[in-house]
Amino acid sequence: MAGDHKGKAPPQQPGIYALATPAGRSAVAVLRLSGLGVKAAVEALVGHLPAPRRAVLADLSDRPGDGTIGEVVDRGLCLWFPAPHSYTGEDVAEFHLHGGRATVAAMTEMLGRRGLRAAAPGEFTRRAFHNGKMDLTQAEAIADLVDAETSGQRRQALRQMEGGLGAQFEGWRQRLIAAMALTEAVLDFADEELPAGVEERVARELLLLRSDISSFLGVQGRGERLREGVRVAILGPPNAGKSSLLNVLAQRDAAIVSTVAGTTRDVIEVHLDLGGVPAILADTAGLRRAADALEAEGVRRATAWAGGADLKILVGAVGDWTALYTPEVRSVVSPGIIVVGNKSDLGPVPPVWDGLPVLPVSVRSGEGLEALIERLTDAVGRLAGESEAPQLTRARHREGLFDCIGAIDRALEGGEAELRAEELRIAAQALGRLTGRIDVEDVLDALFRTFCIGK
Ligand SMILES: Nc1nc2c(ncn2[C@@H]2O[C@H](COP(=O)(O)OP(=O)(O)O)[C@@H](O)[C@H]2O)c(=O)[nH]1
Ligand SMILES: [Mg+2]
Repeated sequence: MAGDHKGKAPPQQPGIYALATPAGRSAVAVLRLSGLGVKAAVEALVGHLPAPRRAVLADLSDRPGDGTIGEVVDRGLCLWFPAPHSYTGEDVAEFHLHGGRATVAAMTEMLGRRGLRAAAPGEFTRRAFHNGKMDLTQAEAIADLVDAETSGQRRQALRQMEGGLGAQFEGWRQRLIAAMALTEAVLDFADEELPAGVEERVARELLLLRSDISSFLGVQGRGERLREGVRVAILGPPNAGKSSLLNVLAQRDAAIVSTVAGTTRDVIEVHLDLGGVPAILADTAGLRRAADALEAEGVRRATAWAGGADLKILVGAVGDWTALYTPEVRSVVSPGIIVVGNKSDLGPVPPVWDGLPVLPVSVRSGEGLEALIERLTDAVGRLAGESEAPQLTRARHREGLFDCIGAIDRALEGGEAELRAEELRIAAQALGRLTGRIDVEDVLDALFRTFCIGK
């Protein structure tokens, strides 16, 4: 359990090693070691134990302990991080080798002979978590940082790694535990004189806590969108230029463009970086009354994707403006939709459609594209913009908070003090699972499986 060993050196687990750099040929390969046998391996390979946290350059060769010295495998750097002042909290060492396959293979073979084994994905971070080096939200942030593709994602992961989100959850949990203690006091001292108004005080505090958590949930969704990407649907009648628009925005030919109406059947997704925010842009089948079953399926998929989208772009085209006035098109319109009048090279674009301003664009000439990208970046930023305050970044966090609120509500409904105390315990557990303070093995398995080996 996290935090069990804070202060004293934790017992070390069997030694593991892994490349911290990608496998294959490279200038430098970093081999990371943790756990039992690491100290002996460093002494054997370097010839002595280096000063902690200082890089030493050494001829690396095995010294089996019988006085002999094996062949030099590489001349590389070694860093020694004795427990508990290391990433995992165990004895850790790093070898910076020349990044050849044979070099790395010779090193790992030597380590294998010394009883170390290859690490499983996320095993280093898992040990760090178990040794109280970080809470679960911070471990999640490390996974997110490794996966971050845009600047916004990177900064959000970095902030979460600093522990703000975990501290927020833990603060609420402490308040719940205090309320639980008071409720239990009512139980224990039922026959005696209790200070007046204890139950009222607990109820007041619970209402306050409930409103803090729900207002936190209310402004959320942004952090998750920033982590996972804002979903943007390109919608409109056939032949309006939806696929062409996706292609220019993606700067590649992801979707087939054709004068034949109904060419796009499946939803095609491309990933974009809009001002640091990741966006998943989807091209969809043209919305009209379908001519056949295949097209009908395309329209169904388009409408379904639109239903789950965070943002919609409706594309109409000069010369075929009436195609926008169909029940199929109207059914996908919702507040915040961006209306684009494409093919402005062919003629004037109507300034409004259904009371909404129309952005004139020509995918062919490039007119209006910059303004559209600006509009999109702005809208996406409002949906998933960064914030200095801690943010929920995973569905797991949101679900945990809902569980917590549900239990608080049940406690507030009144009834036996015993039952109320039990609900508060459930509420506190829901928060404890978020930071990893209690039984989280299943959460751990799911999280660390997504790590790369060597992290
Ligand atoms: N004149 C003109 N033609 C365009 C423009 N954008 C797309 N097209 C053409 O319109 C046709 C339909 O385009 P496509 O992207 O397949 O439309 P979709 O059915 O909405 O996906 C193709 O022949 C495109 O070359 C534009 O801005 N101006
Ligand atoms: Mg198309």
